[in-house]
Amino acid sequence: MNYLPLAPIGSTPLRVLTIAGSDSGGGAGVQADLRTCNLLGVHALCAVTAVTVQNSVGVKDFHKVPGDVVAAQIEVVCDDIGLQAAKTGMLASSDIIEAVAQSWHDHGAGIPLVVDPVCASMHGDSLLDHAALDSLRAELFPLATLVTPNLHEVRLLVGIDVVDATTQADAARALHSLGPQWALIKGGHLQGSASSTDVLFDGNDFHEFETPRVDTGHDHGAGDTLAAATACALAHGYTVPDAVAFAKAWVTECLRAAYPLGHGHGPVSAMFRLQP
Ligand code: PXL
Repeated sequence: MNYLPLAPIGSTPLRVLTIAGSDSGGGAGVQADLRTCNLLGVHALCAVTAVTVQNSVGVKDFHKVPGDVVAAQIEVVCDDIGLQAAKTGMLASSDIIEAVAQSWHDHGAGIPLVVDPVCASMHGDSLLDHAALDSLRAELFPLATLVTPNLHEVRLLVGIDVVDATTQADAARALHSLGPQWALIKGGHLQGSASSTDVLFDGNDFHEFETPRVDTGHDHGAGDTLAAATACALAHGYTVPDAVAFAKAWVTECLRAAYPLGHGHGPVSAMFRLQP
């Protein structure tokens, strides 16, 4: 695959802001986003929304950061440093979603925003209050350049059970009608196929992205990595379809390089980029 252009040593790279939760196990969330940005040559800014108490087996607990503190983190980096794209991950509560939406109204005009609507961990532990689904749909989706749910999140957000290409397209239409410029329905959890197909829709045209399915039990952080890599490509001025194609190829390489960790699920990894 082709990687993103690198800034010359000593010059300021492009900046991507991640608005997401911390994973103490280092696999997903802010940690995955920072790694993705680093290995793609982009400087990561971060507004932490929650601190999870988590290892490879599951999320034991989490503590939310107050919405005004999340907003303050966004404001200070926008005012001083500036950014070319942003992504959201775990937002945990309506309070935080509303604060992020308000900050984005105040500081984000014209900047691409990727919303990964994280609802639960891969172990099924909830990472978002149920009442917050309404805030996501009403407050944040209309501000998003792109929303990137997996099939579990699609069911919660638009009430469609995706079982085949037809229902995947229906879900893309339903999600797009909630206001984002583009909707991406990730098909990675659709069983029974040797490939993984994501469907992207902008209200007019459908784009399909098909990659070989990588058989690994270690895919913690895959969704975060896809959204972060998409934001990095958007920061470079890629179109949304080109950014998604880039990110899908990147996450496929990261799945191939995933490794076991602890007693549960290991993370996807971009460390292949560090090999000589
Ligand atoms: O992969 C989704 C995700 C995002 N953010 C945090 C997480 C997880 C999954 O466990 O813990 C903090």
